[in-house]
Amino acid sequence: MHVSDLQTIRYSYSPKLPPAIAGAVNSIEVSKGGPTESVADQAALKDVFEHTYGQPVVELVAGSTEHDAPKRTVGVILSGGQAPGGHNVIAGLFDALKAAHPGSTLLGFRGGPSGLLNNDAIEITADHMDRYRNTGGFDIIGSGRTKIESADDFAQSAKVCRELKLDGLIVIGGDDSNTNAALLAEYFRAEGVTTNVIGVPKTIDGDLRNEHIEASFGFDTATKTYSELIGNIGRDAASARKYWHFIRLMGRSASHIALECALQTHPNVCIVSEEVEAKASTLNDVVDQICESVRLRAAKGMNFGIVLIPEGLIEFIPEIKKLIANLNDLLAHESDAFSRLQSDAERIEFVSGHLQGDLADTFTSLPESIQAQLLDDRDPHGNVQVSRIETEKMLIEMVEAHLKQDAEQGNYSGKFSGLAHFFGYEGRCAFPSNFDADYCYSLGYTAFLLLSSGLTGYIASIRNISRPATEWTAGGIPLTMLMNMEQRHGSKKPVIRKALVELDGAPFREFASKRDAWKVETEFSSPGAIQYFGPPEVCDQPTLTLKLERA
Ligand code: FBP
Repeated sequence: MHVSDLQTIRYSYSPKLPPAIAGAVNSIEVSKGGPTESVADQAALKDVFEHTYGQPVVELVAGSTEHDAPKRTVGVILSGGQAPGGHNVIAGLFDALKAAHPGSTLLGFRGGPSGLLNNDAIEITADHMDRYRNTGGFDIIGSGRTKIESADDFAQSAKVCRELKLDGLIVIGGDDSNTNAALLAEYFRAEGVTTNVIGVPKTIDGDLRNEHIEASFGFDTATKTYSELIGNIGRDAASARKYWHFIRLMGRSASHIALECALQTHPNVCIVSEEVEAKASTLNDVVDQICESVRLRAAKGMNFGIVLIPEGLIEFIPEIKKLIANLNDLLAHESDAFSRLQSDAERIEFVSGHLQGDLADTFTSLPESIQAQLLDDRDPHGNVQVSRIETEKMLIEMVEAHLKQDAEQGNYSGKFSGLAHFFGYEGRCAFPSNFDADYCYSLGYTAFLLLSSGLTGYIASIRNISRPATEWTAGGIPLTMLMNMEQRHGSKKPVIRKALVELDGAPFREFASKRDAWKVETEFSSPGAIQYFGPPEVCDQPTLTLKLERA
């Protein structure tokens, strides 16, 4: 790829590390806490993870004596959707591995977990690594969504790790990929494979977090990129005064991205899926909520506005959530018959014929385009691919119809012209912000230190990240601690529990305290482009979500 001027200058950025691990790499020690439990379903998970359940939380501390480290071979996989900073995770891993022993080797599995199954790896050399430092994207080795699932997959993974004599395998991924990492760690322990498996929390969605994982990487840069675009659209809307912009934002089930962007940009309406679910709101309630803002603003002569919609909204509307759960089971159980159907019309007819009562009514009440999108292939983890469901277009149509009725009843005399946008891919490969550049590098460095300390079945954790990097700490969280059992592909499976927006959490409460004013007035805020050079107030700030949560 062509190297831009910014990229050339970013190559020389030196990411910051938590002080405890910034010293001599071979003197770092591990401080261990007590045994841990999973977030739920402890008994079932103890059975699945016989060898790795309940390990302690660990913190990395600077030791006083340096010891000799062996030459190691470590493999790395980028898994799932792109998130800014992935290259810096690999850079941190590479630098720690080489600092511990310059003769060590880093192998990158190409194209995600399938690279491991196919033993498709390349050696990442110093020159190769240098071309990717502080850049966005996952193109250094590519990513993929293959799930390591069957007994054959596990046996093949073990075979490849043995053949390559891997001391460690780093899985950079979201909740599903880190679930895979936990299962691999358990399998390797059970089978006597000496490869330690460590996960790294990646996803722009921000839903892989808890008390110990304060943020997944990429959320910071992605939300700043979307907020820049939304801010620009807000300025355009306030200048032209003729469009309502409906902007759907990536994030899968969780509304963290939409909420952070709302806090940054002050839209007239931001739907939060978790609130929709808690209030058991119907699709019509959501439409009413938007129409209220349109009417109030029209009465003040403002026939323009901004609506933010989280991409997972449709899954949280109770009647549609129930429908999706039934569709998932139906498609899993009838997969052979379903896969033989050729057209959307045939698939819709097949499904309508198999659904009963209310479920059939809900399905048939949806526009045909949405019906077809709900029947699109699931991802390899059994999730509906919500990024393909064009809720923003559906909502524009429904708002239009609702306002027409309002106008007929004399309750509305404004003009409504809706424009649909979807922001997702635009933010996933941006140059990582300084925060993500530092955070990712620290995560990669930590991942190496965890595996070289003999740990397996852990996820790297950098803490205190709402503070400057000089106050960060580094450690590891046992993956089983983050897990529960969930229905997937028609049966109960161990998975890392997704963190959704908490309605009693500080970010949502802040939004809720402001939204009544934003609904009527034009208080759009334009945060502008990510700044890489300049004063820390504009270059090194974490997200508002993180600041509010950790205040
Ligand atoms: P991950 O969970 O793998 O990080 O994916 C994030 C995401 O960007 C979601 O926000 C989005 O729904 C999905 O990936 C889109 O998937 P794909 O890249 O396969 O189109």
